[in-house]
Amino acid sequence: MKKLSFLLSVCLLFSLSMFHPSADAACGGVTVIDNDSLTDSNGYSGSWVYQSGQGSSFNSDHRYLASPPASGFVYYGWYTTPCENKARIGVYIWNANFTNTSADYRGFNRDSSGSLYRSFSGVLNQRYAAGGWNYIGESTKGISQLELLVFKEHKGGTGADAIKFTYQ
Ligand SMILES: [Ca+2]
Repeated sequence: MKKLSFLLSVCLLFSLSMFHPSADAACGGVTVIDNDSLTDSNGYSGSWVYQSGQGSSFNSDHRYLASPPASGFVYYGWYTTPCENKARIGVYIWNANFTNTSADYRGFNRDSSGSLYRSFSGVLNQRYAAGGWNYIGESTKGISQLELLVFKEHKGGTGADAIKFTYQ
């Protein structure tokens, strides 16, 4: 829980900067954002349970949604500084309980005026995904946010672990 407490402090600082976003001309390289990140930020709706001591997971932890919501959808999100560069997108998952065959990922970015726009959508079959990093596609424009949506029609458990933007 110490990790979560620290995360709240980081989120507060980060949320302040999110309200005054600016396109970073120098952005690039590789950005990895874990679940419950200490350096970037996350958000979610629904009953995503924090599970630590997971030997196969990135940083030995992940979030787990045991079943889809009764109505509508829930999400888990990863957020970093706005970047106008396109990126290849990878997600790390490695747990037998992750069985959602249509995990629905959507990517977004904020432009220099702070407006949010969508730049990616991709689906991963978590049941048959490789253990470790899975490449799920490339954004059409800049990207700095990824959200994993789970709809009531989905089946099985869903995992949220680390994600990676490899900027072009
Ligand atoms: Ca993790």
